[in-house]
Amino acid sequence: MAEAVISSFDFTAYLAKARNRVEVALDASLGPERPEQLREAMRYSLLAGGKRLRPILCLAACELTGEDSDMAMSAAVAIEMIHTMSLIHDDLPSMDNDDLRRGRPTNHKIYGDALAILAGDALLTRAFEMVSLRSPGVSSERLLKVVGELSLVAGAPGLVGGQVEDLECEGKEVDLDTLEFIHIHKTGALLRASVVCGALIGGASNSLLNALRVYANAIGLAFQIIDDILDVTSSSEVLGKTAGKDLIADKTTYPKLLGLDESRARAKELIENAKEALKPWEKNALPLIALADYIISRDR
Ligand code: GRG
Repeated sequence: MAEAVISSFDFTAYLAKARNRVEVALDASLGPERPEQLREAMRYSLLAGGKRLRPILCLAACELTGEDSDMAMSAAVAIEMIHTMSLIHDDLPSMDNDDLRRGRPTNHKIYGDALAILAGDALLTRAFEMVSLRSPGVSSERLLKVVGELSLVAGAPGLVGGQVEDLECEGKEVDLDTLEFIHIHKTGALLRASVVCGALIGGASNSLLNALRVYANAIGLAFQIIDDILDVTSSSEVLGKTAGKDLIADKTTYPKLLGLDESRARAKELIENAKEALKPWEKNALPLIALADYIISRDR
């Protein structure tokens, strides 16, 4: 029965529809920022495409609570804004120093370092505006929890901490524990928050929230392992960002520590764990289950 239900779920259509809803909401999310160069720089990166995985996870988690996922759209947009900010800053010469992102020149290549930093800052703060001031129909109590979750994720306990450790470790021998610390903070934290925020907005029960945290931690780490693998097995053309970057920057990665096969096996195991955590909700969790599979089968 469960297998029949899973196979009748049209994930391709689900993903296309969710992406389209997210694109429309992102397009509408930026106001008439002044001066014009700031508006352009913010829009340039926010509307540059991308898989939109984080906002879609947020909507799907809200859906699983039984609530209308439109309720979570502002939070979904906020999460994509935080993600986009982190990509703009990560690409700067003082960080990963990259010139290709989402298939086009990086933000600082077009607008210069100063405006790229400020566009990132403006997206980060706009994210908190989206949640706190532009989430109609969601109680202040739920929104406050989301603001708390996002503050933790964006700051030292999340993205910033992971990024600093990553920069510190460049060119050094790194063990698996440290590598996991970097991945969990730099990448996993925002993926986890995407799921958790959607669930908080939908008013998930504690048992569902706990299961979703297990799911989200597992997919977050699996996502970055696959990212490491794609960096060595794919091309810049397919990825829309510079392939082979980890080798050039002398970064420790899963493939470097464990080899490609074991890295793939570890990602697969994590995805199985993620899906297992949602077993009690299986019938309503098809989008999240399919998204977990997508994370390891993706080619970009
Ligand atoms: C200033 C608060 C603040 C934080 C910035 C720069 C930084 C701290 C953190 C870097 C975080 C980072 C860029 C992690 C990499 C995560 C990753 C694998 C991104 C690629 O995600 P995809 O594949 O990209 O989902 P698309 O383009 O599809 O959205």
